[in-house]
Amino acid sequence: MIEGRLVAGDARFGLVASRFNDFITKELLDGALDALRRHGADMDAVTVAWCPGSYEVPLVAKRMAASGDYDAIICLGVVIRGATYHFEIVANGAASGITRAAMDTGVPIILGIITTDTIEQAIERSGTKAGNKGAEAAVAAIEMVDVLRQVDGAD
Ligand code: INI
Repeated sequence: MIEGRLVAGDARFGLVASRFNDFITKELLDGALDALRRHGADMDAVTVAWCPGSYEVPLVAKRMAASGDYDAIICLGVVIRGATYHFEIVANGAASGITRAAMDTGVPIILGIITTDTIEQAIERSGTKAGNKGAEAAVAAIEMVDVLRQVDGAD
C-alpha cells in the first residue's frame, strides 16, 4: 500500500498567491508557510510568487511547474460571490486551469483557492473558525510529493 507521509523532507515548493482579496490571501499564505515549516520543509527551497487575481494563478503555477524547479505548487486565492458578477468565470477558470496545468506538467498543483458566498465565510476559512485552507493546501502538497515519489518507485 502506498500512503503519502506528511514529511516535507527535501521537497521544493512554489506558492502562487493572488493579490485580489489580499487581506485574506495573506492569511492563507501565512497558514501555508507555517504548515510547510512545521512539517519539516527546507524554507530556503520555498518560493512565493504573487499575481493579480485568482484567474491569473494557473498560468503562473504552470510556468513554475514547467521550470522543473519545484516538486509541488500550492495555489492560494479567494473568490467571493458577492464581489463580482463574474464569480463563476473567475472561480471555474482558476480551478480548471489548475487542473490542466497539473495534468500537462505532471507536477502536483494544489487548489488552495477558496470560493465563498460572503467575506465572512472567507475569513472563517483563513485561520479562524473553519481552519486555514492555506495550511490544508500545504499539507496536501507534501502528501502528493511523497505519494508520487512512491508511485514512481523513487522512495
Ligand atoms: N479575483 C479573485 O481572486 N477573487 C475575486 O473574488 C475576484 N472578483 O471578485 O472579481 C477576482 N477578480 C480578478 C480576476 O482574478 C482577474 O485578476 C481579473 O479579471 C484580470 O484578469
